[in-house]
Amino acid sequence: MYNPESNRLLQDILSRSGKSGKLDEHFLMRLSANFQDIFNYFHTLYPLRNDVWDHLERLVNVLIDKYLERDKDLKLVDKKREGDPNWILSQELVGMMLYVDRFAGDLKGLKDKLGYLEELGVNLVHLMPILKCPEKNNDGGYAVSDYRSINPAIGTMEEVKALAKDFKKKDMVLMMDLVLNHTSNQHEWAQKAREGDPKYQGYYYFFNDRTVPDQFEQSLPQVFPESAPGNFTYIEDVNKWVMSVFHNYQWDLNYTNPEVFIEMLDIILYLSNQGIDILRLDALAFMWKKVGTTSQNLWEAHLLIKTFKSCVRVGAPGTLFLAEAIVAPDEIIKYFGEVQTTSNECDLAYNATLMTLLWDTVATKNNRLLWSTMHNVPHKPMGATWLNYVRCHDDIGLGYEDQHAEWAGYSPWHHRQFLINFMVGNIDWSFGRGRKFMEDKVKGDARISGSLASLAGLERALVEKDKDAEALALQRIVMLHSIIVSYGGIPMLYAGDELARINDYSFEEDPSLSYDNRWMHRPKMDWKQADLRKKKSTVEGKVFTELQKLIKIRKKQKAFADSEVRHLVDCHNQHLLAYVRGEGNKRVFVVVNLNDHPEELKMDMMFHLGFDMKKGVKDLYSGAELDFSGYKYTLDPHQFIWIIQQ
Ligand code: OTU
Repeated sequence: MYNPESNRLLQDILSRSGKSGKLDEHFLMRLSANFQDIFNYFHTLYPLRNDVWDHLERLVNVLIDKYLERDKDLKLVDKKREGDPNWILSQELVGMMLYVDRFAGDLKGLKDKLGYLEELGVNLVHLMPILKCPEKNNDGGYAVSDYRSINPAIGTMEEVKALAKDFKKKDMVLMMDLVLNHTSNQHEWAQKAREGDPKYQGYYYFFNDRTVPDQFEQSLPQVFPESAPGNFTYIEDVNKWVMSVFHNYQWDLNYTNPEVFIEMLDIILYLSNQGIDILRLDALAFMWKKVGTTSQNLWEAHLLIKTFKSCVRVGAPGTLFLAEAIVAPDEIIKYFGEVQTTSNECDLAYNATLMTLLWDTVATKNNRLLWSTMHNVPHKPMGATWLNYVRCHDDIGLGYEDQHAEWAGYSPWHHRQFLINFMVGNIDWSFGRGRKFMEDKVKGDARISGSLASLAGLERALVEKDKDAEALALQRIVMLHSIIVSYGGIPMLYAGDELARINDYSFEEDPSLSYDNRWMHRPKMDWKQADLRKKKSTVEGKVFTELQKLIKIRKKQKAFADSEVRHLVDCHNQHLLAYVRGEGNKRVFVVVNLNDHPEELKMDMMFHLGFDMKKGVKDLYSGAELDFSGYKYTLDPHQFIWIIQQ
């Protein structure tokens, strides 16, 4: 809606900037289209500040300056993506997340290894934190000390820029992290705050004594209660307390200060100007704090993201946001924003719900919790998409809703206990070889660390030299990937999983890592081991080849695009997970046997879905015609079929 007040302000700001002559019509149109939202959001976020208009003026000037610095080529990408906003829903996208140093040594090394990613079919790469951070105490790079430099051990910003250009030529998508909730205590702002500069103390949450921190602690949960208890750190130099929700060396930025917002906006646009396609917004649920709340998922945090999004739509519309909100299913969805046609917060979000439920199916071999949850989480807006994953660099939190567990017929607390014990191998028949992460002994709660292959039973099978268990574990690993490839959304593989890497316990020997067992599932790439992928008889060869095949088929199958519908199907067998993707005779009926025993799919189901059984049906994955002659089809343990009409 047209608002004369914001319009007049924008005109004044533009004329004072003296730069409107240099700006093209695309930018000016986007600015005027988005300015009213920015104006409203800003006013709502900072209602009590009488300098709010000065800050808004600075914000517009940042948009202008950063746009003038933006390369021509990137402006063309912006235009292309504006014309095809659903490009992100394509089935042709397949991602992998990796640590540059652990995967390839450095950025130069990574360039040489792009062929490996292409061989697998990966065309979207998430570079795990690459910005400058202290050598130690960096939380795997999630404690940034300079947002405009690359960690020198990995390379330079010029190299990132060149890499982004190479990616564009190859039609590949580049993603990197943006840690907006906190900085390292070694960041220049933190250093100045520590020296007593009030301006920079105002960039963080500094307190003179424990009064407010104690109030916060009443309701603030702890993220790392074992290795970083408490949410505040005492800073001796200034005799003050600073908020540090994650580790004590990660200081929370204070977004109630509009200067912090503008600094971060400048950084976002700077990084986007290097050619980064997707920014992964780390821990964004934590960005606004309020006494008396958990300080997670607050509406102000959503408003901050909406403001960033509107600004990026003006200055770098081709750049997308990925929400890293590993929160309750009903909360995750809100990070897409509320708009039905296009998202007005993040374009992508981690499907943490599906990830957790996949591990539930591994432990229970049934679909009950997945079914009761997936039927009750709201739909995402059109135009937004999920990032589907089985494992990542973090722990697994059992973040499903208690109510959904009850509907699935479980006692929520006992079921969580079962899952934890199953995944860490505390039950004698369990094949999981994870470890508890951040155990809360009082509540009996824990998150889980461990690599995909170890959690899926490969480690135990290899140690016990049990060939049958090994074959089953490999089939389970492929089955889990088959789901993220076909479910709808972008599958995001975790580097090492394509070779079925088991846990790496070497972190225990390194005192700078040993306090954090997430390092057990962050192995260094072993390129000799990777060579084994060429031998079909090896563990590596089997998994790599199957994943390669899954990816190849996905890319050709329009029904797997996230623009296509998905219906979960009840096959009257709790061991089968089934869904239809797409419509009409182009659709694919996916059936997954979650059990380690054979399971039957009844032919009735096929009639029910309208398949013409006289013409016959085929499994897109194996290429075989499916034999329903006994009025049923029997799936092998952990077999999955992608059924299409002949
Ligand atoms: C993220 O994760 C990163 O993925 C972690 O690697 C970082 O340590 C952390 O932020 C701090 O930067 O606590 O255990 O509920 O789970 O944002 C992982 C959300 C984390 C949090 C998530 C966070």
